[in-house]
Amino acid sequence: MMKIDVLTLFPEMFTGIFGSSILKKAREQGAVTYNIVNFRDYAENKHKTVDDYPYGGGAGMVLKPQPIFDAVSDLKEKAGSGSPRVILLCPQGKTFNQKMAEELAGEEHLIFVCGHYEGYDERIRKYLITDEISIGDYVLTGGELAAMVVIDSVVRLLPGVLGNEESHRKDSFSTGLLEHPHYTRPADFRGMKVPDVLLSGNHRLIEEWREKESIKRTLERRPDLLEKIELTEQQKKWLEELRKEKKSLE
Ligand code: 4GN
Repeated sequence: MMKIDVLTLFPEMFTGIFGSSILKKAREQGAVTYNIVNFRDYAENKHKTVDDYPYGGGAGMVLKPQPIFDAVSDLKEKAGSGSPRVILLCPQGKTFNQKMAEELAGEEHLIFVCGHYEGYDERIRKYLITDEISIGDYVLTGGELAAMVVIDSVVRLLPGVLGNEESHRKDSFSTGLLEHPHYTRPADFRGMKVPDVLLSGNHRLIEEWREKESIKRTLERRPDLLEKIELTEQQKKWLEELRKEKKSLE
């Protein structure tokens, strides 16, 4: 069972997401435990302060090392012998992707550190954190939303959580291609029709259509992804056809 600890000054931000949907089911199934810790509880001074003015001056506040070091120590002690990944969410981190989610899904114990204010004391990064992760090139008011994104993407990969193991093998970013279009009933919704091939019952043709649509969509929207993956000979042929079609329309 994976253990997830989250250090935050705003624990209530996590109650909704850990209490809903797949993340809740994952816990009920015994695939994961969530432990939300307010690191203000570890502040030693009587005003329970977790931040302070920056050395050298300047605007904003900096998160002090002591409460975060002590909270992480405590969580490591409670967990016993293992060596958890201690993850800091920050814009300077490595940009998160599906491969990193898969790698984290193989760990026993993850500790997420979510900061607010202007920054973290550098000694937190240097001596406590094992991984700095960014969910993209934008700034948030705190690390909490970024931690939720990472946790969601990791937990859904844990064995048994999605139920349908096939659904993540076929995910975009696992195949390296974007997903094909999906349709459900009715076959004709106010004149907008489902492609005939999907109603044909011919599974070979349907698979072929889906694979072509994946390639088409990836070529249109994320051509960069096509550079990164190994295509089958058949896929290369389709890609050539699609590129020619595209050219002839220009
Ligand atoms: C993470 C944290 C963006 C990300 C954050 C991100 C909070 N913003 N792109 N903001 O993953 C300095 C100290 C900014 C807290 C941190």
